[in-house]
Amino acid sequence: MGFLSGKRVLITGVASNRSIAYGVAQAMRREGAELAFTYLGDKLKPRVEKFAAELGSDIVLPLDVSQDEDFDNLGPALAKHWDTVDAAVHSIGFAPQDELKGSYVDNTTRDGYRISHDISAYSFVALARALRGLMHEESSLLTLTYLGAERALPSYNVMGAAKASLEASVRYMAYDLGPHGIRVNGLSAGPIKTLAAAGIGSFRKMLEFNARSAPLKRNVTTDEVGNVAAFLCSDLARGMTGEIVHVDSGFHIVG
Ligand code: 0WD
Repeated sequence: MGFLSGKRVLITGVASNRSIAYGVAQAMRREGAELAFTYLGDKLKPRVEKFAAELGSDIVLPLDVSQDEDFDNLGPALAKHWDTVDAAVHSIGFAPQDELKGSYVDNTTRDGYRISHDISAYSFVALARALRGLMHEESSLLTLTYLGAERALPSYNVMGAAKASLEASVRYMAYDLGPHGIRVNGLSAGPIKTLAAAGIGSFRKMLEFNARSAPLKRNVTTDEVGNVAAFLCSDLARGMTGEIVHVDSGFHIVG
């Protein structure tokens, strides 16, 4: 029996089998969780349905986090299948590609700043609110973040500001929801080659640099991130909230 046995987990952000959310879903399924998924746009629906079926789920719901209406519909749609939700994983990030290269000062626009914060940070607190009625006193929320929130890293630019906002949001949400027994944490993953990452200028160089510099001398995999995500959403982590846990081969400790 796995350590998530009997738990119901909503997973957002599966775009391909390379997505971090896919690794998270696989690890959680292996540990016995029942899963539900969201997808962005009708084009991705069949693909997410296929991944869901492979992982024993037929709950696949639309969620474009730029649409308030989608958030309004999410809770009632999920409630048709489940009466409670034990955990939700927020694995969503976006910034216009032009902003993810060159100079932060020169390339950051008002629109780019707004969109990156809206899609990558605001969406987490909006997700919490959408699921509020289904969460109970041992539920938890998890988001995916990156070291660019804490340090200035080449090309990450406005996404760094958005991730810093997301991490602050983790703490405020943990503070607010803690009295209701709901835990909120962030997982700061090392660089992994996914669709979203492909948009970041000089990503390949970043992967090589991380592998060379990290104490473990390699990059992490979506399986490794998935395992820690599964732990954080399980009762094994019931004493942890408001935390940002790094899964990055130790890169963040190197000066
Ligand atoms: O190196 C990496 N890949 C790292 C990623 C290191 C550390 C953290 N992360 C974070 C990302 O910033 C993101 O928050 O992990 C999360 C997941 O990223 P990923 O697995 O690298 O990315 P990907 O497989 O591309 O999934 C991100 C998904 C989108 O995929 P597309 O292909 O459409 O960009 O975020 C979703 C979408 O599925 N997404 C949205 N979902 C709902 N509404 C929206 C939206 N408006 N926009 C993007």
